[in-house]
Amino acid sequence: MTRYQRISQDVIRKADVLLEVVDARFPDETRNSEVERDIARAKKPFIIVINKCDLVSKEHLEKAKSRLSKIAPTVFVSSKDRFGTTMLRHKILEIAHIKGREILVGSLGYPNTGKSSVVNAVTGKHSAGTSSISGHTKAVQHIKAGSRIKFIDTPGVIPFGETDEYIQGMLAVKDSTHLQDPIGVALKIIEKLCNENKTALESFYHVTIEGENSYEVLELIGRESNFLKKKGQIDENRAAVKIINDWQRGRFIV
Ligand SMILES: Nc1nc2c(ncn2[C@@H]2O[C@H](COP(=O)(O)OP(=O)(O)OP(=O)(O)O)[C@@H](O)[C@H]2O)c(=O)[nH]1
Ligand SMILES: [Mg+2]
Repeated sequence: MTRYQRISQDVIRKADVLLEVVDARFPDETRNSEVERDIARAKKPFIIVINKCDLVSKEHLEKAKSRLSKIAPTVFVSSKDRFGTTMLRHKILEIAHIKGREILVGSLGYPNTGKSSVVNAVTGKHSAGTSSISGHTKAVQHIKAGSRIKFIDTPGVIPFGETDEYIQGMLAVKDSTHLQDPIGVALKIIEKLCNENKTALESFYHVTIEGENSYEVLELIGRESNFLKKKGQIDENRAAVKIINDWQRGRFIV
């Protein structure tokens, strides 16, 4: 068991309510089946928080909600815009069934989904440190949110054996400087955006995509960004790193 998994199990044991924070851009991929299994075993109430909902369209959100609400109560949140925080607070009070004492709420999930940001958005303070680089929260931190709720912010947990670098890059578990194959990761991001919101990609990079494959799109973006090597060839690596950074920093709506 890794240190993070131990921390997560400990939080599940202590908390009255658990939040599983997922990234609205890929709610299914950022669900953690191990964490959900541990929560179910402990018979604790839990809420799926679909965070970063400012980065996805309404249709995308509604589809995610109809799938995920079969598993647990689901709340949309944009920590950035402080949207959905009152709803989340109500939901916590409603499912906790605890009167007369403080409710302990554990915030769990993949690295970089916004666990700390959700806690800050609900409390209205910047008590929990946040960063676009994943792995920012290193240890458990208790944060009071009014007289009834206390949050436990945790470091991100990824399932044991989750080694696919493409997933790690897409989910911002690893930033561009730690990826062995940034071009491969950028191609996956391009593929996802071409399928889900090609216009966002086109307008952000000022390119027109008409049936090109992902590699050709990467080249188009490299050329348009003027990322050229000595002999005028396109510097695909530089283009890939830019795309990964833009994606991880939430510059596209999907
Ligand atoms: N656009 C957008 N960005 C968000 C939102 N919530 C968090 N972020 C950004 O996502 C990044 C990660 O946020 P954190 O709150 O540090 O995420 P975390 O899950 O606590 O990350 P670790 O502690 O590293 O596991 C930061 O750059 C945040 O600004 C949101 O609702 N919308
Ligand atoms: Mg954090």
